[in-house]
Amino acid sequence: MAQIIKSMDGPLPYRWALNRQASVLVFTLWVICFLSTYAIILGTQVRSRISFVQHLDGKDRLRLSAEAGIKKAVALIREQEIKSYDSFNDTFSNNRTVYKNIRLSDDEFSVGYFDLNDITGKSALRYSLMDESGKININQASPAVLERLFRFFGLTETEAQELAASIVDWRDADSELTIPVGSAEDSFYRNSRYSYEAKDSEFEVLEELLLVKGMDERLFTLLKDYCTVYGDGKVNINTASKPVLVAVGLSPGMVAKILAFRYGKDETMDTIDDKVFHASGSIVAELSQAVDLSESEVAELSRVVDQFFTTLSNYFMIKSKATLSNRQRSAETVSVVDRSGKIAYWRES
Ligand SMILES: [Ca+2]
Ligand SMILES: [Ca+2]
Repeated sequence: MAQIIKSMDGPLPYRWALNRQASVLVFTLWVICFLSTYAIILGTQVRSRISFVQHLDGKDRLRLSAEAGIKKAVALIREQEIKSYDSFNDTFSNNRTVYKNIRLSDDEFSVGYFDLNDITGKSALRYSLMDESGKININQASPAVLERLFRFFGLTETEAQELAASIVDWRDADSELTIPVGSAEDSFYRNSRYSYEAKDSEFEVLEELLLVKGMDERLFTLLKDYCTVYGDGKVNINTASKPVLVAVGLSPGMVAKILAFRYGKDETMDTIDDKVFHASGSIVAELSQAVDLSESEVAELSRVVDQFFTTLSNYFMIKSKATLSNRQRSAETVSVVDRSGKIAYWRES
């Protein structure tokens, strides 16, 4: 240091040379500092980009795995020969072997849904397609059918009546209220938060229900597994759940007898003692052979059979869930297809 101080006291050209060297040193230090900082930022960005791309890869892979589940189900539906009845016993729709934890490289998919046992009240995962023909078609159902369904889920008589009327007014072509008070057409929806109009044509997807007066997320969640927009309005007696059997107008006693017939003595679905109705024309006879039916019960069942029941299914909902082997990420694809495998609905999440 003493030498430098001493040097600074030297001749002027020498001091300039020293100053220039010092400036170059400072500049070089700044450049190194800048480059180091830039390298750190660049490294962070690159790592972030790689992680993003890996995430996308994983997401795409999961999506494709879930799609494989849908394709598997569609292939089985197409292979199925048409017979006079469809039921939960059909191997194309209810099959652990082909729908449970099917391995694809690092991923696996399962096709199924949580099903409620209508006798025991217990819920279990069933590796099966959902039958849209076992649900109430909200495009076809009368106000009375809709009201009974809504009453089953706890709505008061007035609430059920108003919601049923609002659904009918949403789908009918005119702008007249079906009941004077409590229903809704254009004027109600125009004054709502998002200002829209009644559709005045059929529901195309079930989620449209959320636009109808009186419907909210909570109620929709309760109802969505019992309603459909697909099919001709006929209900498959082999796959209809308790709320649907109640909605078509059967008494609690008759509902219990039909469920007991289908579930068998063990009160469990998918077991050897399950029974099915083989054709709509033989429903009354087949139930009569299995349980005692009074004359009035035969009349009651005959009336509902003529109006609502079938033993065939035309649309199926496929819920396919793909999971990474480390179980950290999953993706679900839901699709509704007809018997030819034609896709009517598709949702990824
Ligand atoms: Ca209307
Ligand atoms: Ca059983």
